[in-house]
Formats: sequence, C-alpha cells, structure tokens
Amino acid sequence: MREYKLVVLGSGGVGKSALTVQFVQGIFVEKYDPTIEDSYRNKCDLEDERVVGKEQGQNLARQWNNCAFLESSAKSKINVNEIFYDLARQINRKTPVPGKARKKSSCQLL
Ligand SMILES: Nc1nc2c(ncn2[C@@H]2O[C@H](COP(=O)(O)OP(=O)(O)OP(=O)(O)O)[C@@H](O)[C@H]2O)c(=O)[nH]1
Ligand SMILES: [Mg+2]
Repeated sequence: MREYKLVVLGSGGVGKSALTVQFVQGIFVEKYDPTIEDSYRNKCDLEDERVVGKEQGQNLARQWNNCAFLESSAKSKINVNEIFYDLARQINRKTPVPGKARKKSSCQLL
C-alpha cells in the first residue's frame, strides 16, 4: 500500500490532533481532561466562537489556486475522512505511482 506523508498545520489548540486521531483511530472522547474543564480545553463546538466566516474561507480558497475548502469537526465526525481522502487523491493525481497505470482489461480465451 502506498505511504502518504501529510502535514497538518494550524495554531495551537485548533484541533489538529483531534482531527488526526479521529481519522486514524476513530476516537473522540466525550469527557476529555476533566481536570481543566471550563478552561480553554474541552471547547470543541466552536461555532459560537467563529472568527473566519464560511464565505471568507471559500473566497480565500478560490484565490489560492482554487484549493479545496472543507469545514470539519472531529467531535461530530464531519468531513474528517473527506479531508484526508481528498489529499491522498490529490497526491495520486500529481504523483502517480509508476507502473500502476491501469492496464486495459482484455478478454482472454483459454
Ligand atoms: N472532548 C474532547 N476534546 C478534545 C479531544 N481532543 C482534543 N480536544 C479538545 O479540542 C481542542 C483542540 O485540541 P487539539 O486537537 O489537541 O489541538 P491541536 O491543534 O492539536 O493543538 P496543539 O497540538 O497544541 O497545537 C482543545 O480544546 C482540546 O482540549 C477529545 O478527544 N475529546
Ligand atoms: Mg496537537
């Protein structure tokens, strides 16, 4: 199986690890670090703290060579697989594995 190297970038605490763990292990614990409840931790439904509007993000993606724009939630499992699969597809398109081009199927009579 092909190995993909992906880098997840973003400011501290935005959900990089939560998203990656959700994709790789399918895990998101409800009671997470109860010792620091109510602090900046355990804030995973951040819609009410949204800083960048959806349209703003979509416009920026258009400017950046029409790159994909997906909003996701590790907690609600929204667009988790889609993000990683889309990246893998992009890598496959740009750098196909040599010799992996599909051969035309042919009918063989024995
Ligand atoms: N309830 C719950 N909250 C989580 C879980 N994983 C992360 N969080 C919270 O989700 C937010 C994002 O956390 P991370 O995914 O660790 O953020 P990050 O972008 O990897 O942060 P850095 O690694 O510090 O740069 C934080 O408020 C975490 O406390 C989880 O499994 N359950
Ligand atoms: Mg992290």
